[in-house]
Amino acid sequence: MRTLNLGILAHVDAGKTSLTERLLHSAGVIAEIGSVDAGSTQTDSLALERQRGITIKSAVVSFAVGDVTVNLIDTPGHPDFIAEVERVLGVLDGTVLVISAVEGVQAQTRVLMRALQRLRIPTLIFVNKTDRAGARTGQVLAAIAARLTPAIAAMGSVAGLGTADCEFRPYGAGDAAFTARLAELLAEHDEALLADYVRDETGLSYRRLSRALATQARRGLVHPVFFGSAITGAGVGDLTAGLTRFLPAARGDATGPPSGTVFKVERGPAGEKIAYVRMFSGALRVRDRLPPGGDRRDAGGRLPPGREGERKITAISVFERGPAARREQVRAGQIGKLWGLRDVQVGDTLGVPPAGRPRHRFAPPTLETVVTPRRPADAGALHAALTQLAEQDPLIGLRRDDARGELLLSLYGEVQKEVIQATLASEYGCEAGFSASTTICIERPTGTGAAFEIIGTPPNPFLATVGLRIGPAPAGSGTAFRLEVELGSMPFAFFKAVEETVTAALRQGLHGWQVADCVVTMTHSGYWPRQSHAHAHFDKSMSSTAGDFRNLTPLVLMDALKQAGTQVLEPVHRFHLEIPADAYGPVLPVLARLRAVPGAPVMRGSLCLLDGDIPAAQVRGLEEQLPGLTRGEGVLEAAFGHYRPVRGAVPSRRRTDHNPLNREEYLLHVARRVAAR
Ligand SMILES: Nc1nc2c(ncn2[C@@H]2O[C@H](COP(=O)(O)OP(=O)(O)OP(=O)(O)O)[C@@H](O)[C@H]2O)c(=O)[nH]1
Ligand SMILES: [Mg+2]
Repeated sequence: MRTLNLGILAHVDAGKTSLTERLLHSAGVIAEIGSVDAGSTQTDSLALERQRGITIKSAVVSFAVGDVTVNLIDTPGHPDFIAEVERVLGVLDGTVLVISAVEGVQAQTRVLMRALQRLRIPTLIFVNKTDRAGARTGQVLAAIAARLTPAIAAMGSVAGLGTADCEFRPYGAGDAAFTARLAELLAEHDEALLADYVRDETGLSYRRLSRALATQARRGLVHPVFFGSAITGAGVGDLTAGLTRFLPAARGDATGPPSGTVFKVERGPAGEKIAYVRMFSGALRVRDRLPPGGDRRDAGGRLPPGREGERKITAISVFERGPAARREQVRAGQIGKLWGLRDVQVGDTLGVPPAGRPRHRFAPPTLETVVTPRRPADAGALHAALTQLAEQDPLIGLRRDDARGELLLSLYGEVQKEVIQATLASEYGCEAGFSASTTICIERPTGTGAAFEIIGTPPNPFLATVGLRIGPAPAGSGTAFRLEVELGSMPFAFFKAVEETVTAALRQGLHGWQVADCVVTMTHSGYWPRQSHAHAHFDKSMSSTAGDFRNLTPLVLMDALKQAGTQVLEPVHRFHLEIPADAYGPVLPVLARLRAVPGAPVMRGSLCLLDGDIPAAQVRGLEEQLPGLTRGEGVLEAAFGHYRPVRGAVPSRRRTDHNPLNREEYLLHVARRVAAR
């Protein structure tokens, strides 16, 4: 029995959930087709999803195609929930990218396709909604080729386009234009085929082309395109057959060491944690104890006190043709739900890390809001609730301003904000107010800076030697920590303490923003060993501890960063506008006021198309003004593009820690913390 872990990805409202429902029905898993609009689908099962008619969380369902178990993961299409998609990408064998035949390729479709291509995930394209008035196939195909990838092959045509009677008509051996297209496309990645094609353009057999298409599609080199309708069912049979023909089944050695990735965490009816794991090799069984989660070990490799026993699997259910069923084990290739792992988090590796699976990261959230409880007495409950939500969603970045007793939450957008607010109220009984969202900038070092403090040498009050150098790295590369000192020169726990503290301290640079795209190098290290003289007791005043390294590192790092200097950058979205041609005049000054930089307009009949950049902070302003400027006809797509230096006054972000940029204040805080113990 083979398994295919299949993602359904698309822009919002393209019809992913409706298609999922249709696939389940045609596979015989459900007797009646649910509807998104009636709130009765299998995968939009959360109350909020049913009310709003949008998908918020990814959901797994399973069905069989021949001897293949397809585990389908329905994902949200709204850009505010891109974090859900990010996690799912790491566990897929293949995807169906859905595009609406009416709305066509959207900014979000491009964001998704870029990620799929980077990760080389084999992808079929399904052009949905061919039953709707305004559906276009030729134009959508041209847009796919121009904006997503030229490596596509339309697998058929549509009869009755734009009507409820539309039908998908697959091409076959007799369609000369189809076979010519296949030959041309497939020859690009197949030398033998190319040689035969050059020798005789029409001489390649259909069987050979068909086989080459399957091989190349399974390797993610070409993308078969199907057409149809999730509502009428047109084309869904051909798509289903295409899943097993053009996408590769899961590979993985069931006898190897256990290796799996947790891509979703939810809470059961009794509040218990349920982890969704995709296994890459080996198997996990009920009563297995997992080694501690690496990322939550302290510098000495220990789990926080009292949590050591929390990683025993108490129950497993596995997706196999329908809902997950109780099993004794989950094996390589399968997706299972695990109970009992109380400290598990999304993104955790269970067992050994899966080999050769690169990660894709979408742009981080660019908005931030202050959350305050409506009733001051709820402050503790609010913090606990948001912490729990953040566990299920690592991209809910939660910061706590101890001085003001406020919580700051990073966000992708306003819809996500509304969803979090509604979830807090309905699931946690916690009414909270959210401030207007502000933009999250980043800081990049502009030069190189270095600093060190030597043990036993004033003004260093800590029993540790730490030297750090910080310098810029290419845009988008994140932060890296390197050693220029011998690893054997100190206990490993001390290095780990420095590295962890550097990562934490970089969250707030000179202006309070995350420091990005930099390399931090440890240039000096030193410690005083534990007292070992005869009769001498362990003397904290003479022996270094990891705490000394944790306390000293922020001071040294900020000294180095001050020397390096930083530049503040703001997030900028790439936008695509379609407006009536006569609205171009009125729209242009509004764009200028919003600090947008449009490119040259392209006139297409009565339409004007404009591409350009706009600061993330202004996207909402443009969304609000567009209907008034375009008689409600303007269409705006925007997605994160890049960061650019802030012009004019540099914005500072409120710090949530005790500021290591101010040595006196910081040392006072450390002293108070030590005294409080
Ligand atoms: N006419 C027509 N309507 C469709 C089709 N597929 C989906 N819809 C409608 O389009 C809307 C969105 O469908 P969904 O299935 O929720 O789309 P989705 O891609 O799952 O949306 P998100 O998960 O929120 O991104 C609903 O009103 C559906 O009834 C189709 O093939 N034809
Ligand atoms: Mg959906």
